[in-house]
Amino acid sequence: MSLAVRTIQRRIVRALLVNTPTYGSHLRSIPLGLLYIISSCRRAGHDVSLLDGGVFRSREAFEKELLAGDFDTVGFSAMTHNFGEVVRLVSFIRNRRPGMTILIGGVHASAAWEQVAAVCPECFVMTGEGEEAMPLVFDAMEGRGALADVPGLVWHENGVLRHNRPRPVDDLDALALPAYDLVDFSDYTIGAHGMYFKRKPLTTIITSRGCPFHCSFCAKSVLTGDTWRPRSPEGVLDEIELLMHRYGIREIHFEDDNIALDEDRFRKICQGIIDRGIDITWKCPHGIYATHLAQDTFELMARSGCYSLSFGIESGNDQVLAMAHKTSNTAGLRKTVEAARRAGIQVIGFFILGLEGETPQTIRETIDFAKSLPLDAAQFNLCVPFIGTQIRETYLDLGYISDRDLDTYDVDHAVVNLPGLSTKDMKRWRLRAFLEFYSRPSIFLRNLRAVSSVDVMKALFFRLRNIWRA
Ligand code: B12
Ligand code: SF4
Repeated sequence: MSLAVRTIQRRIVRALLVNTPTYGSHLRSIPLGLLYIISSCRRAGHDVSLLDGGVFRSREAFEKELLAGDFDTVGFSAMTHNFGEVVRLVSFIRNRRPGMTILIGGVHASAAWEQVAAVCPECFVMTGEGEEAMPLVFDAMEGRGALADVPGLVWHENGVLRHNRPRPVDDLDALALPAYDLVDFSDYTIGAHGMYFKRKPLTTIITSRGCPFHCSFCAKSVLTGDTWRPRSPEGVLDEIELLMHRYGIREIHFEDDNIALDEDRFRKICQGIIDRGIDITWKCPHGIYATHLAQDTFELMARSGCYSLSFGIESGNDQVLAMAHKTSNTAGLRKTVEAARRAGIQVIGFFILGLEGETPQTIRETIDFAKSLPLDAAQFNLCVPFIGTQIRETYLDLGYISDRDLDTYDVDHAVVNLPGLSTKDMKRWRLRAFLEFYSRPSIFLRNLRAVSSVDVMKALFFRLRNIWRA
């Protein structure tokens, strides 16, 4: 057989990457991880399509779309709370397209690969970041490489489960920018984590990955890891300009684990936005570690378009903060919130109820602390012991985890039973925290004024309903 004929006969993978839906969720943002993978695959010569389940509201509509294309490979991105949906979709596809190759990746696959491989034994499971690995998987499927050389891959071979060590992307600047051409930014009508926004169209970006800290409840170690990997300020600024000029983006939501760890780099990004005359508004709705930032850094941020920051405050009790291995204490957090407010930036406080050492008294202190700070808004989430977190190990040892049904790991359900604080108590405290915080007329009106569209109003309604029903 001639080489030409052999080339024609070689299998060309036709792949679809799927952001797994959470049909009832009010939260939605572009699936950045999948867009990064797709652009890496394109660079390596593989044409990969995208289906964002996040924009679907009904299972029927989503399943119809899933089967519509002519694909032989499908990859799902799974978080913990929607892994159950991935399992349902795998069996749905198996019944209708028996020959389909199925891959499962994302944060849950990274955290719980053995369990994922046990539940879906005929699937490939991918741990870690997918940009370098996915093109290699497709190469191997096309006969140009070996599965054994794909970092992070988990698969069954002759009945034996094999796992290659994942390899984090070393140089984020070397990655191709996400395949933004595959998303319609008008589908993403609310801010990702915080719902509120000032200007549309808006999108999320990531300027660094990883974080060197070890907060007991944080799941970053299983994916982005303990080594902080920054992108260069120039690369970030070029990406923002591209988003502005090619896609008309007017607002950016930074979703890094720890965007401001290196204050100098962070200031260069802010200064660059000003120097290049980039007209955007921006915020950090996922949280920003900021207790080390100087007052004039907050002022520079404000001048460059920052209007809102979310701080992971977590608790109003210093002992609870220390037990959670937070690097901050209540006095430092108060100073930081005040510094940001002085610079004219809105501040949202994130609190977690149910950390180690929590008692009714410490929750009371947390609510009082939240109310005593000059915050514009607050979120009181229930502690979720995600796989890969240190608090999960502690709570499993102590027998505190009441609910192991992972579908409920969405921070709205109470899954932890502490001494003197049952799951029922926890839900009551959370409702009380919200009511006490938001029933103050000035805060209520401030938040009402921030409702900038019908979609935000709907999202707010879903959020309140979830809190009420939890
Ligand atoms: C942006 C974000 C969101 C966005 C968008 C999520 C998305 N689908 O992209 C929104 C706002 C919707 C969101 C919502 C929630 N989120 Co969120 N979110 C994030 C955040 C801050 C960044 C995600 C991101 O863009 N990362 C950057 C990209 C490059 O990485 P990536 O998406 O993980 O993708 C890489 C790998 O995972 C892998 N990969 C991913 N998918 C696939 C698929 C295949 C086939 C393969 C091979 C590889 C692969 O390759 C990608 C590229 O390297 C992370 C924190 C973090 N650092 O990851 C939390 C995080 C993912 N979220 C989390 C949680 C808990 C939630 C909520 C449940 C919380 C809540 N109730 O408010 C909700 C879920 C609601 C819903 N609708 O699903 C947790 C997940 C923990 C867990 N074990 O599940 C995280 C890790 C935060 C944390 N530290 O605890 N989130
Ligand atoms: S919660 Fe934030 S500061 Fe703490 S380890 Fe996670 S990313 Fe780092």
